[in-house]
Amino acid sequence: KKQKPCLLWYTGLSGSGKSTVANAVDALLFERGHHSYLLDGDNVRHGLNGDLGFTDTDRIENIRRLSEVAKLFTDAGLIVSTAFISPFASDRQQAREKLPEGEFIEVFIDTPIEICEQRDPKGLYKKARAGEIKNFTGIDSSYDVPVSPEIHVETAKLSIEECAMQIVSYLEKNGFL
Ligand code: GGZ
Repeated sequence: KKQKPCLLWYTGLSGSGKSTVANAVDALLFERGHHSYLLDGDNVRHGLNGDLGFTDTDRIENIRRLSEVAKLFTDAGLIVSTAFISPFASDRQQAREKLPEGEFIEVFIDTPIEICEQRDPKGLYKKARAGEIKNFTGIDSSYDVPVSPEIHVETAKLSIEECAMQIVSYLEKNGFL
């Protein structure tokens, strides 16, 4: 099926819904016969980046490596998604500059921290508040809010399906699908 490769760069807090929305988008792409690949903590942080933790230096290296891998996959013709917090604007900018103009699509999964903390699917916010986890994004490690993301998704206002459709519609409108 005809497609133009691109990189959907999801960014947002822990518990914001990055992986959930990215998986829903990938499912829609698959249904439509497209070839896509999703990089996330599950397949990158245990393997390729298994040596990295959550200090600023390690996060920067995490993002650097996975942006190189994502670029290789777009070179192979795939619609690639990365679902990492990627808290620092400078790292997201560097990833953007690795790709041809227009192919890097920043998707801001904008979920208020209060809601992420209510969801707390892995109990990590609770641990961070208790001081059991250090350098936790939004608590004692910073998150640079994207200034002009290509796509702005508000998971607190829309269903997962609506969020996913918002992204697929962007891809259609911009000639990637
Ligand atoms: C933030 C942490 C931390 C700290 C473990 N800070 O909700 P999750 O569990 O599944 O997503 C979070 C994930 C963040 O990894 P990333 O590779 O996306 O981060 S970054 O882009 O900043 O490199 C969370 C878990 O790992 N986690 N410790 N201290 N999130």
